[in-house]
Amino acid sequence: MGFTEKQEALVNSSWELFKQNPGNSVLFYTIILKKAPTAKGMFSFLKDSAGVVDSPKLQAHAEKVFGMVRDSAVQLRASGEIVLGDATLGAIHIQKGVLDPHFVVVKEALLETIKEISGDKWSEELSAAWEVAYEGLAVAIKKAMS
Ligand code: HEM
Ligand code: ISQ
Repeated sequence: MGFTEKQEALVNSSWELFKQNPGNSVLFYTIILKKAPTAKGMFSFLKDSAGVVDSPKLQAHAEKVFGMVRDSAVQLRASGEIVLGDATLGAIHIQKGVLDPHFVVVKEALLETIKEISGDKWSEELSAAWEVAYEGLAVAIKKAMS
């Protein structure tokens, strides 16, 4: 079965929730760095700070990633495929030294962040919808990296 309207709505609802609180971006990075401490040095806006320090850049990056997964859900629902809007994404990630296992770390961190911020609105169905949208996007970026 393709990506459903219900799944798109589920993804949309927690994207709205994510944007409401700047602390959610900090949480997202904190989970990533707990899983992959060495990833800290990859991010220009984190490498020189002690721990995860909030900044407009950190907010913008986290929202961008979350927003792109949400956008992938919209694309999956509309056309069943994901087209990368930004052709430079492959090159950026190669240049930063991003490897396949990092994509798993970011996925798990994304899903944990969603669980944390959703409270009693969380469900397996919600989590699965995000996972499908993320996986599709990750495949598209990895293709652009190869
Ligand atoms: C840069 C999105 C996966 C590390 C970027 C940029 C985008 C992006 C849009 C361009 C700059 C910006 O943030 O505005 C994504 C998406 C991903 C993904 C949608 C997964 C579906 C990863 C993974 C890693 C990673 C797995 C490794 C942990 C980076 C780094 C930069 C970057 C280090 C450069 C940030 C800087 O300016 O210092 N990513 N990314 N990304 N990405 Fe990703
Ligand atoms: C991946 N690429 C760019 C920015 C990011 C911010 C938070 C989590 C993952 C990211």
